Amino acid sequence: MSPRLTGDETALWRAAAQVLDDNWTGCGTVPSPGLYPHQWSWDSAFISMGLARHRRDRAERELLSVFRGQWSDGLLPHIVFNSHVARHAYFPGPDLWRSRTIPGAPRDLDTSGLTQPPLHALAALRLHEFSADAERSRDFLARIYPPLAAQHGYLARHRDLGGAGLAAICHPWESGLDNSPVWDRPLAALDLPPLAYAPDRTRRNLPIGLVGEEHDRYVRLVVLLREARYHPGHLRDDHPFAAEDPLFNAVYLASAHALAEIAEITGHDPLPHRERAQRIHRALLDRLWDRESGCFRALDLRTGRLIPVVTAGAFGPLLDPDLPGPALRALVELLLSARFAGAAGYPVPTCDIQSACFDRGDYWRGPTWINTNWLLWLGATGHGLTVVADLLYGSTLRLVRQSGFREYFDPFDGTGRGSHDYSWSASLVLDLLGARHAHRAA
Ligand code: 2M8
Repeated sequence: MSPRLTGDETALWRAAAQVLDDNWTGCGTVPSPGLYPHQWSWDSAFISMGLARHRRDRAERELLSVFRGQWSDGLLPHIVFNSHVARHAYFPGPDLWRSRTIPGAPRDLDTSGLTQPPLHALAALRLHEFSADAERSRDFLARIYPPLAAQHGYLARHRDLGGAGLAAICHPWESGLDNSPVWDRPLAALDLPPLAYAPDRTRRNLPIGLVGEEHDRYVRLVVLLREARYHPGHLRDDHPFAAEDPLFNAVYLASAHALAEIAEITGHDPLPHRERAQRIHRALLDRLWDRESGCFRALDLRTGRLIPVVTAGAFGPLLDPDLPGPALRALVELLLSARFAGAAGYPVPTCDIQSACFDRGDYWRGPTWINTNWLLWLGATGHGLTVVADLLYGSTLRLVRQSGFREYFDPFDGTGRGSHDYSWSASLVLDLLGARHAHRAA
């Protein structure tokens, strides 16, 4: 357990570093000691940036360790399973995915067959920027560039289901915002056979908010993918869930820019990555910008319609350095309004407070999370929006000072919820503090 926090930054720093030390397994970091005992893809990207401020050697290992799970077509799976953990410690475990039966998946370890927001190039570049040893850091970038380029190549080749340059997700878990109300409609449209997939629905290790029939829908989508052997043709033509998500694609865009810089540093051609970033930028505006609500929304590719619920994902494109002024202003106005941070008293909640779907206590349906706010802080900082960035910075630190490194938080009173000692909550606090105080890794 982390020590009790005091109000001072040194104590906060030490407590956050302690969480990362405790959750380190020897080659990577678990998201939280009990609930999530394996390695998750975008968690590790977030975690590596905090580690870069604390244990530089581990930051690199963290990222490289996630890529152990990469498939030969470039898919970076969202979970790399730890073979030392009991097979049933987490559901859905390796037995649901059966990755080793898929040609091109690693033979020596189990993975999932889905991906998550591709934050890794952005993380790798940030590690480089904070490094005190430029030469060593360039070696690291040279080592990680090929798998990063393959990850982006996979998304461009197999996930551009809409044909305009955006990557489609094929499961809510790929968004990272698992049970966001955005996915309610596409999930409800799913044909569900009269059978429960989750083997033991009463087990405590099912994520909160994902129970009963709702959870069966998530598992059903995995079974469909598995039965189709995760084949790209199935994703394109048959799979019932396909959506273009603004947060996923904003992360993809920011990472494409980062990858272009990494290519330059390591002597590769940056142009393909720049061109890809330009296409994502255009497609975000052409396809996901909703003039009426003045924000970005997810596009359901199976119905061809924008999904009406407005969530924190709507602000993801703040990460786009070329976001046009009118869109930027509209996003900031919405973010500061009583529908989001304006009424919360804490950073941006995950769902529009005035929406009927908002639930202050339910996982990704309303609570405030550190990682989404960190992404918005990064975007606001990039646009020179000092007031917004400072608001996100201060209110995020206030959350962890008050409640510790919890998984998520009540947006009105800051009460901590979900697991304790949650790794990305700790690591992103290190990054925030580091950004202000230029701490160097030991
Ligand atoms: C949650 O997702 C997993 C499935 O991938 C779960 O619900 O069991 C999400 O919060 C996701 O964003 C996160 O990466 C993962 C591990 O922290 O947990």
